[in-house]
Amino acid sequence: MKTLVLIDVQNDFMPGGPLEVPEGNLIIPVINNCLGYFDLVVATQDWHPKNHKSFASDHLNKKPFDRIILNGIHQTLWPDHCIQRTRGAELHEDIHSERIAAIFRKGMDTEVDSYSGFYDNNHQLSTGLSGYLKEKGVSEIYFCGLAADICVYYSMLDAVLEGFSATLIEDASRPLYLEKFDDIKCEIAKHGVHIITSSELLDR
Ligand code: VGL
Ligand code: ZN
Repeated sequence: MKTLVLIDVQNDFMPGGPLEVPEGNLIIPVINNCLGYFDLVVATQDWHPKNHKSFASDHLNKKPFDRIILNGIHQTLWPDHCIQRTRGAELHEDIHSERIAAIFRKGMDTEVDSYSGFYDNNHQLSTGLSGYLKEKGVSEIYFCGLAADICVYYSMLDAVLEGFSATLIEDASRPLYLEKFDDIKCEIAKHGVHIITSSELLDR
C-alpha cells in the first residue's frame, strides 16, 4: 500500500499568507503529479482555535518568532495562522483533493502546539494517524508539504518512532528556513528517513 501523507498544504503557509513558506505554492503541481503513484493519500491540517497559545498575539509584549517556555516546553511564537473555519486554514484549492481519503487535524488544544501529524509537541495526545495507517496495513510512508523543516520534519521523526519507514519527497516540500535545511536533512537521514525527488517515484 503506497501511502502519501500531505502535511499542512494550507493557504496561510503560501506566499502572501501570514506564515508564508518561500515558494510554498510551487509544490502544488508537483504534489498533483505524485498523487497517481499512491494507493492511499491522507493529509494533515493545522487547525488552531483563535486564541491558541502558539500565537504571539496571545501574549503581552511578544512578537512573532520570539521564543518562550509554554507549559514547560520551548515554543516559538507564530503569527496568527490556520484558524479554524477560516480560508487561511483550508487546503490549497488547486490540490486534487478528491484523492485525499482522510484529513487529520492538529493544534486544536490552546495549551500545546502540534507540529507532527501524529502527536502533539508533548508527545501525549495522538491524532489517530498512526493507528489509522496501521489498520490500513501501511508500512512505508512518503511525506511532502509544508513546512519541510517543521511539521514535515517532526511528522517524519514520529513516523520512524512508530515503526514506519519514512521518505521525504523533497521537491514536493519547502522549508520555512532554507539556510538551515541542509542541517535538517542530515538530521533526518541520521534517523533513517530517505530523501528522494518526485522523479524517482517512477522507478519504484
Ligand atoms: C507549522 C509553524 C506553526 C507547519 C504549523 O505546518 O510547519 N509551522 N504551525
Ligand atoms: Zn500552527
